[in-house]
Amino acid sequence: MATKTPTLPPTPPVSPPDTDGGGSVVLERKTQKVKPPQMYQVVMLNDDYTPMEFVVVIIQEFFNKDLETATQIMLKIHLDGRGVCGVYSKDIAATKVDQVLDAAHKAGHPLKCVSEPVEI
Ligand code: TYC
Repeated sequence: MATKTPTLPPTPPVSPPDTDGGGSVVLERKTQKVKPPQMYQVVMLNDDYTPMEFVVVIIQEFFNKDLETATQIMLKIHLDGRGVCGVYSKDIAATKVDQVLDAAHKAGHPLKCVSEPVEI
């Protein structure tokens, strides 16, 4: 009795992964869009009680400004109601706010400041 050796069905031609089967290389352009991180500004608010000198010292100490710049920022806050003391990454801005509020509280002043995303 003749036995038939089992054979596998023919396999379809397989293209290498980086070709379209026609011999040409297909290049897929994936534009990588990396956005810079959102930055946060620390905004100090005016009040009627915190001494001007204290605000100037705080701005010099926590925002690394010289006396003249700190005085200009303080006067802007006094006149406009608010002013930007510095721009930082989210975590650093939050730390600055905590430091300012802590120092103001310890000195018995109602000085307030907030951090907010910088608008583009
Ligand atoms: N307005 C305050 C005063 O006349 C001074 C002041 C300036 C207070 C800036 C807060 O963020 C401030 N003594």
